[in-house]
Amino acid sequence: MNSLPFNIDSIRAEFPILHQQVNGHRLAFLDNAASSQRPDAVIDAVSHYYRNDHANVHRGVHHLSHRATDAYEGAREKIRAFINARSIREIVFTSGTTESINLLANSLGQTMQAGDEVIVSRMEHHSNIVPWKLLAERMGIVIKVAPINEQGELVLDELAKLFSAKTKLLAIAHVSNALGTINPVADIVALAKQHDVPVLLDGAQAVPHSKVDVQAIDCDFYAFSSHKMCGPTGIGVLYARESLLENMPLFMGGGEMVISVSFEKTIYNDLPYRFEAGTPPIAQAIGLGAAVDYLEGIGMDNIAAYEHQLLELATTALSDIDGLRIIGTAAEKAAVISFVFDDIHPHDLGTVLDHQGVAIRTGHHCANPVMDFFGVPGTARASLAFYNDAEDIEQLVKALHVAVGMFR
Ligand code: C6P
Repeated sequence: MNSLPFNIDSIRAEFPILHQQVNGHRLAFLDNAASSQRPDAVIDAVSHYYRNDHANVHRGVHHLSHRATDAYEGAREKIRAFINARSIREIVFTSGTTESINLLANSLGQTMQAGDEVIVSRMEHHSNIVPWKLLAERMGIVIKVAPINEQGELVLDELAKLFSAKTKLLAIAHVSNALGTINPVADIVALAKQHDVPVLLDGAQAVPHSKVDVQAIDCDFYAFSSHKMCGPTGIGVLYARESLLENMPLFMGGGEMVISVSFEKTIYNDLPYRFEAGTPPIAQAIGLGAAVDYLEGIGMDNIAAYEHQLLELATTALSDIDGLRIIGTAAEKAAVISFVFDDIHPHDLGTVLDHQGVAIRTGHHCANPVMDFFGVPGTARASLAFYNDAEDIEQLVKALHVAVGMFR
């Protein structure tokens, strides 16, 4: 690898989980697209909060509640700055990407009628298909699907043809979890704007790996999960352009999202709180704030540059293995490598690799339409993070040779 933008050994030292043996081997954790690992800074922030500051937020007059509220709202501001939203009013905390998209579907769905159209793409994760399918079943909206090509890239000319006067939303992945394809989201948003159609980007696989600037992209909605970007599980974000969020119908009701309630009249809270019913994931938000600090400390551009080098190293090494076929060869790719052998089932491969300390994901990756397009039941997927190193790739390649030897 060329000169590295950071000291990888120092980075790895900050992730305690990486330093263990699995099945008698050094752990090579290559399942980061499913969920990343956490550095000490995040583990410590969550632990410190529980040890010192925990109370419910926005409710108490007492000291701990103020401290917890400050830490929780401080995290919201960090996330706003991280994705360059204009205001914290645009940052809605959810439980993750899945809930962010469901929130949007259930809110915007109230403004749609039978026959209205939502455009998605063939490469979506089920989280960006099923919420729209539910609307289709419940109220007759129509889902239009933008095709992909053999490289796993969106066919933009075909996408352009799908817009009509009835299109109410374009909902599309920023980065595909199954293929690694990075979509040209700014161009896609510009296209949608020509038709006056708002755009939701599923950024679950983009935010952890590169700088995302929602104003530069000019999208209307952007969803992502904390647990894929070194933060805790159980929290995610829906960024929503304030002018749209302001007029969006409410979805979940309960405490926090109201200012006063009587049986005659309810006064709803300000943004973003009116979309956050109930006690929020406080420790998780604080942990996510710590993850943002940590990632920014390394620098998202450094992370992207390093992961790109790792991707090239791994792609070259895997391409040399007899019979291995990479699924997803887009020109613009994040550090995800899906692959198949015609004569070895992905699950068998995953099991043999695990016996050698190598963690990958196998199966359809919650992206059945992608698997159907490529005519495979599933793939083996190695997904990289900035704390992986060349030794992880060597271990993967060695383990694959062992597996090939066993099954042939
Ligand atoms: N993909 C994977 O192994 P949640 O579960 O809500 O945090 O994220 C859902 C989700 C939505 N969109 C994309 C593009 C995703 O990759 C994911 C999660 C994991 O690929 C688990 S299925």
